[in-house]
Amino acid sequence: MRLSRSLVPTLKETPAEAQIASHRLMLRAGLVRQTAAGIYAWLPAGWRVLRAIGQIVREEQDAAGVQEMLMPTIQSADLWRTSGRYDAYGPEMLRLHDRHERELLYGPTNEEMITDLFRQSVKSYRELPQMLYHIQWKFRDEVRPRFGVMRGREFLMKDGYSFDLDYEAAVISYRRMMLAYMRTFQRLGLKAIPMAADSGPIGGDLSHEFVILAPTGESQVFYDAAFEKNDYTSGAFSHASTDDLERFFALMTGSYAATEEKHDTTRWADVLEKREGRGIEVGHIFYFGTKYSEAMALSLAGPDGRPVVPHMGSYGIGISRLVGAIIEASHDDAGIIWPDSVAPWRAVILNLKVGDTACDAMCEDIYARFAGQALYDDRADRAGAKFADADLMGHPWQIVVGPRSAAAGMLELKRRATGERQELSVDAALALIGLRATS
Ligand code: 5CA
Repeated sequence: MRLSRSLVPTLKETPAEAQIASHRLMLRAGLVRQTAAGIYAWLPAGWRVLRAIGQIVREEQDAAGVQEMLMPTIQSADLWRTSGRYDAYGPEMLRLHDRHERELLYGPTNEEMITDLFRQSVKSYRELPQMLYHIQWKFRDEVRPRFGVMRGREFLMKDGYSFDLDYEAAVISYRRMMLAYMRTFQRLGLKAIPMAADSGPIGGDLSHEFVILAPTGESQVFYDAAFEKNDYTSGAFSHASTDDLERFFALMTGSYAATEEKHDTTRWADVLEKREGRGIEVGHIFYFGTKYSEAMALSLAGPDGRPVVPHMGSYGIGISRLVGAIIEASHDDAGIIWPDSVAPWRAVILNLKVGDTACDAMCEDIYARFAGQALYDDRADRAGAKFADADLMGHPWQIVVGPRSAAAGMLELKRRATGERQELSVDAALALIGLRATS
């Protein structure tokens, strides 16, 4: 994308309404704009980040054997009456009427809908186990939407659902999803820790929150430093092996980790390497047995011909919240520092003298070779303003092209995360960035 003709409205001033770093930086870097309280438009750069996160979530769900589908945002009130949650959900639910005065709602989550869809089509225990997910907008009329996309009213969630024959099988699905989550967060450049949690309005008796550390987190968290040492993507654990899943779950639950509500000072005293800080909840998983299947009369023909009621779980990741959470975990005074895996563009090309033949030619060449994966700052601005915007927007690599070095066929490459700079040829720079040479 050429910055001169892009809707990336960066701001020099700090917006007064933003209280935390990620909210300030998301507005200043031109990622989002609020269109109504707690509702945001995702501008091109922000949308690219949201898509990149969604894609990593999707790949890890697919790898764990979870089927992707798409359910609508608008649901019928009658569906929610079958589980008893229509009245129980309270004022957080956005309720609507259509022209025939039928009661509808904007979905805050999808347990009822998936149970109903499953009930219509699945008849036998032989079709179990199954896991399904979608990535869809949700609406919750939060009393206090705040911190930008971190607690919005409209937000993007990956929600997944599992159906199993009995408790033992459901626990395997739960562990499989936990492994998929740890891999996902690692690929997003985050250190996430699963913590035993209350299950709130979703219900159920086995539940974990996935918390990442950031000074502005909403709750105080306590954990064993052992969590920082694990590598979940190395192949040490396979989704396909129940033994691996058991070993993985033992590792996750064997070391101490708790939020304020569940903190146990006696057990904490025995932890050798203590870590404490503020945490942001980026995901939450629940096993709730037959709560919805029973209420909604989902029953299948069992192995001995008698009806069985499937055991279910649900699994959420706050995709839009993750954009804010990643920034909270990765920024400095100058701006965002995107992990390579979610950056809107892998690199920015800074043309320090637009109109200079050597600069323009070198920049155009690099831009073409990136085939859409680089942002080209071709604005006729001062070099200082371009440097400041590049740091603010947090591109992992800055390719700096000035008239003197361009004439000699060289550029300067800066790594945003370390500030390290080096003089390189175009080919050497692109090789370092990891771009496949296209010319
Ligand atoms: N049905 C279950 C799992 S699919 C569920 O809704 N769980 S949840 O309520 O915990 O939400 C899942 C995730 O969505 C949370 O961990 C959080 O990361 C994100 N989330 C929840 N509320 C908001 C909100 N108001 N703004 C942004 N993200 C949110």
